[in-house]
Amino acid sequence: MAPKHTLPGLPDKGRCLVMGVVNVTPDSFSDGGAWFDPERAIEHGLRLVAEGADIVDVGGESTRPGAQRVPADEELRRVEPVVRELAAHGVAVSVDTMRAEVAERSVEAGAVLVNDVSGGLADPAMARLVASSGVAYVLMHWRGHSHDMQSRAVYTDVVREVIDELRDRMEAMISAGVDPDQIVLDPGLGFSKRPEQAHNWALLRHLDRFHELGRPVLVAGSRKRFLSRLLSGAEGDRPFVECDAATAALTTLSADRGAWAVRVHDVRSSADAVRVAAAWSDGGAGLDEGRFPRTAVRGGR
Ligand code: PMM
Repeated sequence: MAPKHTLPGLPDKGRCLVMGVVNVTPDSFSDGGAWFDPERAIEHGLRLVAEGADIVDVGGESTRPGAQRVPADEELRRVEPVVRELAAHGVAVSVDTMRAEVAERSVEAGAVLVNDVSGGLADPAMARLVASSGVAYVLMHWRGHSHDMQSRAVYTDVVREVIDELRDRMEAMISAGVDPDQIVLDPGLGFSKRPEQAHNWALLRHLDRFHELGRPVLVAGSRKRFLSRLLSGAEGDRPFVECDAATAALTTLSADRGAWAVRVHDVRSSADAVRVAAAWSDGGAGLDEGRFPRTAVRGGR
């Protein structure tokens, strides 16, 4: 069973948390740039909270396989106003960035979590920033930038190697002054993991082994290629936006296996799923402890 963890500045709901995604990018593979305009991104973030998101993850740089980097000033221009406005509304905001400068400005604007898909490898200044700011930090398994990351998906034992590489990165961050209590780990589904070699499914099947690292685990499989491949038919891979029922199934299983949080595009279905998983595992005891809001139910049985 996963140990309980409380992260600085983040809610503790006694269940798996739901992180809703707001990609302020013109080219995200999973939502096709729908929230590129800051006003629409803010509206979307608030809608995700109304649908049950506990955290909203704001990103300004696409990390889809093959993507090229955007300049730092452009990334900042995209994310800063969105982070600021959502934080002003009391939302627990995460910033999805590999750059210390973007992380720093976002924390100043109110972000309470830095979500770094490079695990501190893309920017040597990241560790110092995380240490000095004291914010929670998602350290994801990463082997290189998106333009050629799939060529690095070479493993003898994917679960063992991902765990070992995460441990190394965690130790490097701690040596640079980061408090272990700030750290969340993420196996990095889809990043240097090949859908045709079942790397992602092997990591999910052995999710419990990540608890040996002693830190909370984030699972981010929403609308990824390995799901669209699993659901493929005569027409080819299932379109990403039609993978939300599968994502909710992944959420239920991840929550049941002790994930601290899931990162998803369709929040409503995963918000329902984490509540089902929690009620299932405690036999509904959370209802009496007020873990779920009590609303009048009319006409039900
Ligand atoms: N995947 C994407 C972006 N950010 N952050 C974390 N921690 N883990 C992930 O697997 C992850 C991430 C992929 O991009 P998308 O938002 O367009 O799906």
